[in-house]
This record gives sequence, C-alpha cells and structure tokens, in this order.
Amino acid sequence: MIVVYTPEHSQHDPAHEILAGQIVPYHEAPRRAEIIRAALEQAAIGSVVAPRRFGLDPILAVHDAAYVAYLERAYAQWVAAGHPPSGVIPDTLPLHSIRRYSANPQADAGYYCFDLSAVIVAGTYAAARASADVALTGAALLLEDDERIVYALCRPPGHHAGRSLCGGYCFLNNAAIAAQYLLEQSSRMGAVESPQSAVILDIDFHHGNGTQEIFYMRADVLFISIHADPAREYPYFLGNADELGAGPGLGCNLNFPLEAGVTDERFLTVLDRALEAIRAYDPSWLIVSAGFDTFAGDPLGDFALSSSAYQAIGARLAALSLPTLLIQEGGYAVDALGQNVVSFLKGFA
Ligand code: SP5
Ligand code: ZN
Repeated sequence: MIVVYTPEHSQHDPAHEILAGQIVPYHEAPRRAEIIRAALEQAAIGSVVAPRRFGLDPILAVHDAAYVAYLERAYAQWVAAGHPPSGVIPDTLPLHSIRRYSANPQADAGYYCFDLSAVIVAGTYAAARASADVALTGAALLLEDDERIVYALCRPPGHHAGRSLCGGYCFLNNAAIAAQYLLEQSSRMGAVESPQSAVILDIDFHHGNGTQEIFYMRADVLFISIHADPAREYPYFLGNADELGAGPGLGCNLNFPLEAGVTDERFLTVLDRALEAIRAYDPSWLIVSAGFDTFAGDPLGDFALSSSAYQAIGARLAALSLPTLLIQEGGYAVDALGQNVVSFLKGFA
C-alpha cells in the first residue's frame, strides 16, 4: 500500500479555536498527522511517497474561485487590518436577514466560514493546498493503475468544506477534489467505455456536510455518510436521513444518522447497509473519508468504537474490490489515533 504524506501540513498550526464559547487548544493539531506517520512506520505499513503538485485547476473544479482567492489572502489581509496574528476567526456571520453584500474585507472572514473552528494562520493556505495535493496524488496513483488502495494522510481535513465555505477544521474538500479528478481524468483517458462514477463513503463521526453540498445535485457521485445524528451533534444543520439528493442527484445521497454510544457491532451493521448501497451503485472508484473520531475515547465524539473495529471496517471495504482512495479526516483521541489508523489499514492487507 502507498501512503501519501508531506510535512507541509505542520505550517497550519492555530493555537486556539472557540468551542461552546470557550477558547480551547486547537484539536486539529499537527501532532495528529505526525503520530499517524510514526505509527505507520513502526507497523511497517505502506511505502511513503511525497505529493506531486497539481496546481489550482483540480481545486477550482470543486471550489468557487473567489473563495480560494480569499483563503490565499485571508491571513495577510487580517493582520494588515491590525487584527491579532493568532489567526482569522470571524466575529460576524451574514445569516438570515443580515445577508447583504459587504465590501469591507474584514467581512470576508464571516462570509466564507460557518463556524469558529476553521482558524486561518499564515501557513494555512499552503498546508491546505498540500493536503489537496496529497489526495490528488493518491487519485493519480489509482489512475496509473499501479495501485488499488492508497492512503492519503491529509491534514488539514476536508469533508466539512463546501464549495465556498470553510468550517470544522476544513478548508479545501480533499475527498471531493480527488473524486472530481478521478472522474474527469478517467473519462478523458477513455480507458473505460462505460461512464465513470464514484462513491464517497464518509465514516467520520461528523456528517460530511461539505461533500454532501458539493455533489448534492449529481448522479455520478453517490455520497454516503455514517455519523452522529445532527439533532444531537455538529454540524447540526445537515446530515439527516431525509436528505436524498436533488434534481439529477436524487437518490445519490444517503445519510445514516446514529444515536450516542454506537458500538463496534452497531457500526458494522450500519456499514453493511452502506456497502449494500455501494454494491448496487457499482462505482468505478471508492473514496473513503476516514475519520477516527468514532473511537470510544474521542474528546469530540460520543460513539464507542474500539481500535479493532477499524480493522473490521477496513476488511469489509477491501471486500468491495474497488480501486480505493482512503482520505484522512478527523480523529482527536491523539494517543490512540496512530493505532486506529494502523488497525484500519491492516484491514486492507
Ligand atoms: C474534520 C472534523 O472532524 N471536524 C470536526 C469539527 C467539530 N467541531 C465542533 C465540535 C462540537 C463539539 N461538541 C462537543 C461534544 C463533546 N462530547
Ligand atoms: Zn469529525
């Protein structure tokens, strides 16, 4: 198995986020990726390769150009306005009745963001671009046919990022960018006569609201997410079972919102229903938004998965026998994160 990794992620290192009105240390910290990398090395899993550079085109196939331009300029603009160098966090969000256009550059922070946990520091844009390149490199390796399974050690994560929104520690939607690239490249290569399609299976504890939004109207991407019921948990405003897709995408969005306390057995039972839907859809590609905040000890989650659950999940995904791109998303029980990712990847061995 190939593992794609770059140390460039560490440039994105905000000190704090605001959760429930409190300033707390940033959960999505650089040591997450370093702990995973070290655990993979120790377990001798995969050979590690650095990402290639893909430029902006594959990103702009998914994200709004004005949003990406904002991410690039946000920190400098913020500091130039005299705001604290600790990072960009909005103080005003253009919601409901206060939704008029503002030309004030300081309004951008709220315009392009939906929570207080996607803090932009000096290195955020470079790290997010590198993270997208990690995912794209994984996609390219699958296209080159050398590899059937690639693990993209993405950081920052991506599944909460929408077409023109950051939030939930996410800036660029790595899974969506990789899926779009796989579809475009494989139809361009024309190697396969049949139309190309992809499944994005999201097993992060939180609903992948950004990925859902990006593909909601499309039939060539089936988005399936297993997550905490938004009635109880972040991102609250999306992720219900009645969100089925729209227009040509109707029937191509499948949510499994779950109760607190989900055990290994319960998760695997729900996963089996997702796998049934994947088999019926019969995609060309499988992309997995792999979050490990479903672990029993996660500070942001309330599921109860054990480390060995991830190996069982991996084995069931491997049994689909699809070219598969595994993309790192969340997971904040940092001491167990390495062993959980190792367990997951062992399931594919
Ligand atoms: C990529 C990813 O996993 N992003 C998650 C962002 C979650 N941010 C808000 C978390 C709300 C915390 N609720 C605390 C529940 C404690 N049991
Ligand atoms: Zn999560």
